[in-house]
Amino acid sequence: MVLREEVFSRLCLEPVNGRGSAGELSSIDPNDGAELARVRKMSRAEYDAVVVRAEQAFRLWRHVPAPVRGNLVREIAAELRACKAELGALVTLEVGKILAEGEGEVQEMIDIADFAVGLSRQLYGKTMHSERPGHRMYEQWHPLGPVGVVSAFNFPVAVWAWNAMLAAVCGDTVVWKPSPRTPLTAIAVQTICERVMRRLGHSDVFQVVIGDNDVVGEAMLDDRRLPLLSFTGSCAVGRHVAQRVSARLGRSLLELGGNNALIVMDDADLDLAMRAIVFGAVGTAGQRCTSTRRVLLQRGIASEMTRRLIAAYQQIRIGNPMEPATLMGPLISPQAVDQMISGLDLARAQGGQVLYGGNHLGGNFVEPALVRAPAGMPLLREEIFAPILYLLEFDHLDDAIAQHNNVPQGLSSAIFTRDVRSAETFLSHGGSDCGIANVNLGTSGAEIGGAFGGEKDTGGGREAGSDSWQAYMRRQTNTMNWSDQLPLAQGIDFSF
Ligand code: UN1
Repeated sequence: MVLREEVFSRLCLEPVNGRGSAGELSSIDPNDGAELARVRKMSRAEYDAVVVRAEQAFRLWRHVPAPVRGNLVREIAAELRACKAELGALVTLEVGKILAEGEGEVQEMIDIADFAVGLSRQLYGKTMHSERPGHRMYEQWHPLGPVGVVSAFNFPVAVWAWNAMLAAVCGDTVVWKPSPRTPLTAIAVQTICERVMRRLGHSDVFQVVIGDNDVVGEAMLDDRRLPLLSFTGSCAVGRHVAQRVSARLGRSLLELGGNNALIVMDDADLDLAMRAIVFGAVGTAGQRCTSTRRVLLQRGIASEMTRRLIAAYQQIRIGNPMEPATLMGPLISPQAVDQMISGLDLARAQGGQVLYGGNHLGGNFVEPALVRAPAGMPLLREEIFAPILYLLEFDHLDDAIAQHNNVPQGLSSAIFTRDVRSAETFLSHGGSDCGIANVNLGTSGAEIGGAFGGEKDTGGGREAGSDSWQAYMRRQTNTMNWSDQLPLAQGIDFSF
């Protein structure tokens, strides 16, 4: 088992020492409630100083050729490879996800860094044919400015990396506000970034601001020096973020709540479906935005799948996430436990039947719950950030798709079927209304190569792969006249 002290010393972190104060926030181990460390919160003035440095650094960084900027990201990826086990263990300590998932998160950082390095030579613009003789049109992508990144507790480092690695090769500097629950992982990542920046002679490309949401967070929303704000969190807070940022005509990139469903058709490979559902619903203790929250079972396999799911849930090893055999660690906090328990009470009151689990096991530990839910149960429309899985039944695919889409959120979705017609119907414009739609794999665990994000109340943002990098740059359309005439577009004659 990995020792706290060892992880701390390898990542250059100081353990707890002395008494806390109102000006500090505590990092708490969700496994046993122990304080891991205390971190001083930034004042408004300190935040301002960080943004001034981010602006100054931007003025230099944007002139560094993009492939050279890629070199900084390459070096960060090398450092992450070297400390994958330690940083992964720190994610486990601070968030409570199991070691395999903590390391998986660091791997996700490495993957997006590798992607960004390649991208640094591929920030392509288009060329267009001008309607005027002797004219050429094209577009270029320029660096945007300092980018604000506000990340959530559940992916305390990977989501920063999706944003920061792309922003850096795009020529932007990054001001990162991590979740107040996960300051240590942020400090560890910043320590790595500082080492690399110093070595390569660049400063303040990456910075961290740690503080209260209502001081630092709110300041970022109104800060015109941050032309783009990337926010990951709940739909409710996301709505507030979008309004405030758009009031100053800034751009926001939103990754908000999910309420992801998985459809299992009668003809599905049930073994595959089972494994995908259990990982999707129980993995990360149901605290991913991509977690599977609803399973829609076609009538012919519904009772068999329900039976198999109950049997699988009985085998989930719940406990200390640092133990390699554990499959499900604690929830993040006592409040998260309360939300799960009261959510289950509400589900019962609305006609849901708890088929398995849902008991509080002490501390932040709970049993994952399976709930048979009547179609149209109001609670089905809400995201509860906990391992509650609703089971629903249907007769025809049309009905399943209607139920599937009948939620405010639109992040991730999946269907299990061997039938190409069912699969293509699900992926067609009349099918899943989500940003991510999968066939024969689960709703969570997306690769970084695709654009990640969702529709409706999920906020419409796209991060990570494909052409998501464009959000971090400004597009400029250029028309070059190399003739000796000045013809006007649209054929307008303005001779005088
Ligand atoms: C999140 O839960 O905020 O697709 C991100 C996944 C991970 C990312 C989840 N790659 O489940």
